[in-house]
Amino acid sequence: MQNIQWFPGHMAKAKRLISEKLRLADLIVEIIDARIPVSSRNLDILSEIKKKPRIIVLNKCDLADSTATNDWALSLGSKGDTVFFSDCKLGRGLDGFTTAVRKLMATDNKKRMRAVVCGIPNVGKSSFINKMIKKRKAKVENKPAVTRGVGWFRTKYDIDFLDTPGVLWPKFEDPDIGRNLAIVGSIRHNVFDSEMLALCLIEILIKHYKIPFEKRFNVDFSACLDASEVLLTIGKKRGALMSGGVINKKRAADIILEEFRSAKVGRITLEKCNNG
Ligand SMILES: Nc1nc2c(ncn2[C@@H]2O[C@H](COP(=O)(O)OP(=O)(O)OP(=O)(O)O)[C@@H](O)[C@H]2O)c(=O)[nH]1
Ligand SMILES: [Mg+2]
Repeated sequence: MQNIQWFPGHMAKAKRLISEKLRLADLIVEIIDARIPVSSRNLDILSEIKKKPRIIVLNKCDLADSTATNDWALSLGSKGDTVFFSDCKLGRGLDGFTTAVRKLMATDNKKRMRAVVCGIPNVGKSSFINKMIKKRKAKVENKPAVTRGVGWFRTKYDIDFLDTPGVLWPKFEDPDIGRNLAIVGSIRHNVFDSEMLALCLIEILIKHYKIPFEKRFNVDFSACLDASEVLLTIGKKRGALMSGGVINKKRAADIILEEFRSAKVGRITLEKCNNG
């Protein structure tokens, strides 16, 4: 597995910007991806983060396995963190957020608070803010690195939110982290080879989600020897062919990745909680 060094200029700038703003913050809202709660937690690289009260939002839970999300919420909560799980596309799961902030900060309604919203690229930080302010003011797109600068958003409650650009690890010591970030789409496509990603994803799906996976592609994968054969079977089934009838593995890989990312294969969590 390739060990990648991926810390483009805008990430270094983002880290600097966030570090500066953190000094002004009363609390941190850490948005993580419910499908990869381990790989999407990276904020402790910013030493300032550790000193602030924090609320963790397990986002995209509409795409994740609900049992696994509950396990994660319990596990994170048992370590003393305040945890929400949400679908920031539809705005589900955020009721009670402002009350939780006040409880965490032990304040009455008088003091205006500043919350910095942080997380990896494409995890839903701007979507979260739009739901909290009930307007579509923060720019949202389904690709990493949409938000480049920082900006404050005022709510009608006593909390202001700072939108920030996504930051990733400067280096993925653990290649599985880079791989999982790429599978969910938090790293640009061209950093990893999509065929390799699809083969890793197939292994996870066969191990933990065989029934919905087979159902989606209407294939019994029991006859397949390995992930490569599953990839070829899917390519054939979906007509991903090149001239001469050769299966286009890159196209087959892209189909699997897209159908996983949009939850067409089902609600899937790639990283399970040990307590679960
Ligand atoms: N299904 C689903 N999609 C979501 C959710 N939250 C955000 N999205 C989608 O994820 C994509 C990225 O959302 P953004 O809010 O732009 O993410 P971001 O963290 O601000 O991304 P950057 O600014 O690029 O770091 C968009 O297509 C959103 O519609 C969610 O809870 N569920
Ligand atoms: Mg954004």
